Amino acid sequence: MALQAATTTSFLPSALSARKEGAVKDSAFLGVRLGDGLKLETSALGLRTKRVSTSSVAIRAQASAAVSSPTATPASPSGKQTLRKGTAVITGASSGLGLATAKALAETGRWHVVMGCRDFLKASRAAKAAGMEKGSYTIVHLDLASLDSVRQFVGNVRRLGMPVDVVVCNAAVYQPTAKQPSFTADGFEMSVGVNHLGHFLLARELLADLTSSDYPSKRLIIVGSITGNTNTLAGNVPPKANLGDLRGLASGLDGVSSSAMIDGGEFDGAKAYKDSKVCNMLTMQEFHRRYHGETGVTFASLYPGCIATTGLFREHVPLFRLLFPPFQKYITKGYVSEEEAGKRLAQVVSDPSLTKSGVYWSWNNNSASFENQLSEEASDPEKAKKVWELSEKLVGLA
Ligand code: NDP
Ligand code: PMR
Repeated sequence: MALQAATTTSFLPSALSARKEGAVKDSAFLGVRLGDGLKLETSALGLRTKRVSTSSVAIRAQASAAVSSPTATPASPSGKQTLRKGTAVITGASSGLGLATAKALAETGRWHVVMGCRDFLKASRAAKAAGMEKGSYTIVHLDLASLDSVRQFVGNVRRLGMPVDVVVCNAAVYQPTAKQPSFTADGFEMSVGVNHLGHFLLARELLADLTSSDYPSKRLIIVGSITGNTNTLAGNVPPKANLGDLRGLASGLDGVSSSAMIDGGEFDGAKAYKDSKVCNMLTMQEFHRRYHGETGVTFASLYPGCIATTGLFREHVPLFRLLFPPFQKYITKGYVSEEEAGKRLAQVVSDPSLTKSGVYWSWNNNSASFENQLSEEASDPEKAKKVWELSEKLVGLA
């Protein structure tokens, strides 16, 4: 039964890495030099809607009839115990990979999806258009470009009264054509602010909820990408990811007293995105080192394939948007459909064989998952620790 209730006080402003070992010759391709260490990526190659007294957030959620709390539901007539429905929180579930994953999970009947989205109406329409059943999802407002919104989201998720069994940090922005940086409500360069810092705070806060869940396989997933990994061809397309000595991050990425870029360099929107993905992959590993043993939570990242049709490329020039899908389909063979990518991420959420923690998953041409290797920078434990420590200061956790 869906009690659709929107008590709104106001709205927030709102590689494959099919590694062909030995197949890569030292060659130059579009200015990209392939050296010995490089691997060719061929990846084809309830509601309880509650009034939030606090403030400005729009809590709008649709009711969920479906979530119960005990891990095992009562024995069926056959005497078998079945696993209770899990609850997966997915950020940026209003389009692309997030929506496809939400749909794939909801369709199984074994998951309730909490969709953390900045545009309630868009998310609601998208879920309906995708054919997701009412009651299989709840939309909760989340704008990762505001730390206040992240905190309010965490409170609102808790008020739903559902367990939090899996969290997927999926939302992202990509601003390849921006000449100047733009900034989050807290003054951080937008790509790193949304893709990394907003998710960093969210994941840190929801770790307590994951830890207290009684679900047998609790997971925190942070979506990464091939383009942040310089041990791949795709990761060598300029501008390359490089966090440098983190001087920009240390100074707050505000573009005034410091550079808007993590490495302290000139603003470059495409690089900022790739840097943010390196932060995502480093954060997953640092979570694993710090908390896997203590909490039993599985931490994972992934490259789902090149989903060349999503909204991620909305700010790119029209010619790029026209040519990118056929380029990925027929030339790199790295293309995957949104549906296929959603199934892949859904596997990382729920597949009993993907419980290993600290792993960056990829899929081969036959859509079989495998543990992939990250680039030197994206697997550097020292850098991961520094990114963690600087990030916790920036989001007010230290
Ligand atoms: P989309 O643009 O389709 O989806 C991005 C989602 O993030 C949208 O739902 C968007 O919301 C949301 N979002 C953006 N900014 C914010 C914000 N400030 N607060 C809350 N939500 C926000 O792109 P994809 O599906 O392609 O991207 C999903 C993930 O997949 C990203 O992490 C990306 O890095 C990763 N990825 C994508 C690849 C690809 O080839 N497309 C390849 C590898 C990784 P809204 O709908 O309101 O705009
Ligand atoms: Mg790439 C196997 C080769 C491969 C793969 C899997 C990708 C994925 N790309 C590959 C190769 C190349 N790309 C080559 C050879 C070129 C030069 C022509 C190239 C170019 C290119 C551009 C300009 N590629 C891009 C862009 C983008 O703007 C995309 C990007 O970097 O977004 C950050 C992109 C991507 N290529 C990919 C993937 C998955 C992306 C986008 C998404 C992402 O990392 O999130």
